[in-house]
Amino acid sequence: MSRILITSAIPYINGIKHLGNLVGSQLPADLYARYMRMRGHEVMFICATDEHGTPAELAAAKAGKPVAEYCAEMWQVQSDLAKGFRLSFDHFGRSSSARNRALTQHFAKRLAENGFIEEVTEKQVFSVADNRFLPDRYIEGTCPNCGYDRARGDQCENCTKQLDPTDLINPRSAISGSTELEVRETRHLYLRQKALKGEISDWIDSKTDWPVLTTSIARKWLNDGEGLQDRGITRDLSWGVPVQFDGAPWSGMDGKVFYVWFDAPIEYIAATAEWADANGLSDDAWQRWWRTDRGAEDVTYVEFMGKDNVPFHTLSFPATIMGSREAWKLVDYIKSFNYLNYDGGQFSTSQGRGVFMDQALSILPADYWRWWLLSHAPESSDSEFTWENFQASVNKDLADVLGNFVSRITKFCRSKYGEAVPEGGTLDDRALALIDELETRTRAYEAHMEAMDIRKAATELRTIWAAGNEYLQSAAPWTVHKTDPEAAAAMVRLSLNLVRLYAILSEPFIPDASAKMLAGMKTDDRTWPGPVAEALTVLEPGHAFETPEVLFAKIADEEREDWQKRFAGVRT
Ligand code: B3M
Ligand code: ZN
Repeated sequence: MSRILITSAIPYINGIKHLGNLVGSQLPADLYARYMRMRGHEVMFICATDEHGTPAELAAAKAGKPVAEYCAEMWQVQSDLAKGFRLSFDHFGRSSSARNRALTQHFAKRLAENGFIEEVTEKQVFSVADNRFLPDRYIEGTCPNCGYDRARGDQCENCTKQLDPTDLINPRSAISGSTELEVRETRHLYLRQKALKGEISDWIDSKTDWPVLTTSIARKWLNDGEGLQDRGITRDLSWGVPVQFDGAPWSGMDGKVFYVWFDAPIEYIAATAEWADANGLSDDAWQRWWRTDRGAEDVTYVEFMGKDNVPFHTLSFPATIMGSREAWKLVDYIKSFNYLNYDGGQFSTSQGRGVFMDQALSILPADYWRWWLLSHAPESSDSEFTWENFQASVNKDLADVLGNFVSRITKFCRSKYGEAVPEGGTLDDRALALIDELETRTRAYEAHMEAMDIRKAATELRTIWAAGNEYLQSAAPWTVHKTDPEAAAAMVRLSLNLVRLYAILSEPFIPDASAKMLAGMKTDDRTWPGPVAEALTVLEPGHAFETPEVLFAKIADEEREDWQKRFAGVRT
């Protein structure tokens, strides 16, 4: 048994996530966590909300609420949706927690003591009316290149030209619209990443088993152009972790907070401490996951995230950890994802395009979405959600193959032998061949799950379901029963045991259906299968069961068309 620490990128607080966000980190992380738990490992699965930064402040202002209140409410909304999708976090924390505040300040202090923090004076745009410095993207004006009148200070959306706020003609605050802008000097703390470049580079080089998507992004930022840059880790905002040193203001940093990307990854650690607090445990309980001098040296730490988050996790967060010169656990493996597109375009939170987590659960239960999303995870390239494909996958894989198998065998048994596993007969050659095939496929499935090859794992699982269906079809116990009820009984017994095996193997993908199947088989023996031949004898002759209700309903064409229309436009 090993100990596995799993984190999912922590979703921003400002709004409900869409299915593209979900499949890019939380859902695959959950799949892996569930699988590892099923295999008997000790798992710590952590997620949280990412609550700081300007977007959180602005979303709160838009909602007309104090930012702390807005965050508390949105945390509850996201937490409920996570439960709805059966995301099995050990803890769903908040980056605004006292734990994260203390840890973030602690890391900054250690970095400063070790010479990795530098103070830099910068010029920045200040909005007098808003009484605040404006980040580049909150300054709007006319593009000097194309004349578009709503260009942002970092880039023109219309002609894509990269801009500096000072390039804009008639600049104004995107928050208030005020044109009373001044360029003022302000001081910031910089993390001297360049000084850690050699260490980070050697560390990345040692990760020969990482996915190419992860290492290629890391190497690009390490070596392209000017290479790894020092990075400002403070901001002139009021909402965030205050820049303080041992509880006292950091000289010259009054009223400033840490940059959201500095404190967000530290929340992985803080959320584990929040977990300990919530469960009345001591610091040892979380430190044994994170401190290699307190027991974490035998922990395997795996992170899940979308590709846009890779630079922060391969370079910046490791720089924070390494520069602390303390015994914190570094990530062992990073599984990153491409993007999921939506029906010929992109999912977009700002434009409300696509299906969002709350909407998805309002039309179908979690398992339908989990299966489609995971079996189409954007691993080696971007992938696309279409309603046709979703309907076809659900109807075929879940309803026709798995659901049909379960319903057919339980109903047949009930009608001919009653609701108990029948006795008599022996396995024929066809059954033995099936067992052989399932033995090979189960071991292949395990290998794909260990390797986090999610699509390959889904394909193997689907084939495992189909093999049972094909067996039942060709064995045809309903025909055999007429002349040889004993031989048919052996087929039925094997098939009922298959229902249990399927429930166990499928649990990480479709936990609700899995629970229904086990409840139907009236067993809570969820032991992961050793030799398949043995696993298929667990339900013994005489073991009572209950024919389960329909596992998966098919999606009708009219429903699909209706949803297609409903989600074609923009969310209001
Ligand atoms: N909140 C971005 C995102 O949700 C950011 C991830 C932080 S991970 C420490 O994609
Ligand atoms: Zn332009």
